[in-house]
Amino acid sequence: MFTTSSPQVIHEQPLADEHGVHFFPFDPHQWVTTVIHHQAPLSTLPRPTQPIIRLPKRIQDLIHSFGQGPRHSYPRIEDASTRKNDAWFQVFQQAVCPMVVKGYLQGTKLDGITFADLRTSAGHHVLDPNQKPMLMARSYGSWLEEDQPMTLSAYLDRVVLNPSAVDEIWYVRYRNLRVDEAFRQALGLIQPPFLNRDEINFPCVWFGRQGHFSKLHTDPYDNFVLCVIGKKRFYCFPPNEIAHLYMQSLNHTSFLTSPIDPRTASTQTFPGYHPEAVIIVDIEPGDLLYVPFGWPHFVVCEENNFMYNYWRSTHLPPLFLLEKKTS
Ligand SMILES: O=C(O)CCC(=O)C(=O)O
Repeated sequence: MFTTSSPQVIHEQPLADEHGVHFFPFDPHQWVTTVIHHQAPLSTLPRPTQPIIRLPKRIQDLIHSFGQGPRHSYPRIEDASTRKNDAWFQVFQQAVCPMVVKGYLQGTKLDGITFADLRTSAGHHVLDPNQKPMLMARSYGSWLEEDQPMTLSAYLDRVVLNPSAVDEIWYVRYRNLRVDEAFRQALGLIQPPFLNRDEINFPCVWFGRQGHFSKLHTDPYDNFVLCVIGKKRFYCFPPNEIAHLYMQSLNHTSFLTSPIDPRTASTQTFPGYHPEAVIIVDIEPGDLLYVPFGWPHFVVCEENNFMYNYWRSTHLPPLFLLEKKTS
């Protein structure tokens, strides 16, 4: 059995971008990008033959604080109105596991919105695939330079609402984008009041077609996801499974990626893998999902989908390191 008894510690090096903001290098699509660049099918990529043993220090701390016990469920709050809006942060901090607040957007201007509405309010705004959140986007290689900014209307026609556009490359290129303030306003994005402006990054938008997916990875920051249109499924794994998921760290950061697709992976291909450890988290329009730092997740668009998310600022400690309040 694989063991992490004496893992090698890697200290993450924060970088500063041109705005002086510190961040840890983060390229959620590095692995897929390589595939596209070399025009190779996923199955031909070399697979790690054993699970990762070089874990960044923060991930080790997370695993240590999580403990070894199994976990098979996650808290789900059925009625967002049961708590004052500003209390959510504390709730997440106490739980430090994926958590869904059902109907968080109920009663807001995003409640019940459709792609047709978005086309009317924001269709002329431009999605620029070069506007990924981190400077690591530079490492995408030459193919990205060929990508053209596209209006939201054109992207909806060409990808999201086009029954024959199943190619995941579109999603890889045009997901997880920062958009300017005028675009954010046109989309009507609401920043949850429990998130302080100076503690989070600007939101990213994700427009996916049914069947599009994001590979198994950890986020190096706490993540707050707001689902506006269509359903998504998050296949989450608790931190004590990280050592069994054949993960690799990007540039020694807490951004870990795994070749495991929880929909199909078996212990024959990945002997150390524990398929039973998966926690399935479904979200639908109106829901808020908290994905904690370091929790591996694989995400599938179960329906044509629009969501946006906020990552907690990189210069702040992840929630699991904050002192828990007792009240
Ligand atoms: O929705 C997706 O495709 C992936 C979302 C995700 O992995 C994230 O927000 O960290």
